[in-house]
Amino acid sequence: MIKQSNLLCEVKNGVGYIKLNRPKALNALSVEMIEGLYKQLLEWKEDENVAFICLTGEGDKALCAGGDVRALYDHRDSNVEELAFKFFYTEYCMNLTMYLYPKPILVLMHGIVMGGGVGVAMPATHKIVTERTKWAMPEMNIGLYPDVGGSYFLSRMPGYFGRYLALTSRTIGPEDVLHIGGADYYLESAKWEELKNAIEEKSWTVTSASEELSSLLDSFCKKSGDNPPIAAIEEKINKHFAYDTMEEIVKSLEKAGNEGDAWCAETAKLIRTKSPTSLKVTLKQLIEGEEKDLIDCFKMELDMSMNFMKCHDFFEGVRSVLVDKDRNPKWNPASLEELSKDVVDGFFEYTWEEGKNPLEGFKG
Ligand code: QUE
Repeated sequence: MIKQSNLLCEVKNGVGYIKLNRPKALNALSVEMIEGLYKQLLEWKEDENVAFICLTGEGDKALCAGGDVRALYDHRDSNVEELAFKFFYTEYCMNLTMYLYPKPILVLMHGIVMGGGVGVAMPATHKIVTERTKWAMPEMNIGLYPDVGGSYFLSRMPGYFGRYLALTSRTIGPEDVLHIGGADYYLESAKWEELKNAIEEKSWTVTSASEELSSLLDSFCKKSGDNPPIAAIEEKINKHFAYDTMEEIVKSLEKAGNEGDAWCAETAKLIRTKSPTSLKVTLKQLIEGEEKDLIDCFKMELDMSMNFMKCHDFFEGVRSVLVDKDRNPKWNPASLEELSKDVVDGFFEYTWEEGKNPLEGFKG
């Protein structure tokens, strides 16, 4: 059993409980937490006394607000690539292990579920949102791109929801998360205690856990939300975000905005505040991700993440959001028009010392 203060693990009646326990940082994942989570998942994979995993976050504010990008910022002038490799490689191994896990994973997506938090929620087989769920892939705000499997799950969402959520970094609530396929169940958080007790009182076995968990959740939860706000803008999203260049997407939104569509005008304006580099790299990432399998998506992301560690906009973005908090980043280049295709393509090529991507041949 993994023992560390920021990750609480225990087995009870056939259930492996993992609680992210760093509430002061909204349970953002440190390298240490990622390593612990990865090791615990591997240990319980083969353990006959664990029928399924139950993942939650300490406190009522967040399941998990992301990865510890602040630590990468603090290492910007020393060996950031060494830390970045350890961080991203271990995180993606952990994410992939969850996707390929032979046992059910239940996740309670209460409060903030963003970036790296979405990364640990998305692969779960039984995903529960509550009235307090705040979901986002917010990486455009910090000059990064939507990693932790975003290439895979964003590019597979209905229509162009994935592109919309990635490129605007907008936050959505529980009904919308259900609508885009980011969760399976809705539960009022006041009823979690009762559900948890029901889980704890049962004796779970490896062979029947999946079915029995589904029927228990069916008896406690709703499976869709009433009136997801995102459904009302679905047609607009699928019209304007269908283009394969950022310039076309923004121009299409601006044109509709000039013709009187306030939502389009606002959305175009919002996108214009994001890092041009992040926007163009992300659009290419989501187009490429459509055609790649799960492991190839994570391999591409590992290359991309290492390249972002050499990118001005990432450090400037973290500075503006998490360090100085002025929310006034100076992107370089400052406009979409100044950014060439060659520079964008360069983010997808990384030269590994060993000659091949370390996720090559990943088996879980
Ligand atoms: C965009 C992001 C992140 C973010 C804010 C953004 C992100 C992230 C954090 C975060 C939050 C709280 C913490 C922490 C990090 O905030 O990825 O260490 O305590 O991890 O606008 O992508």
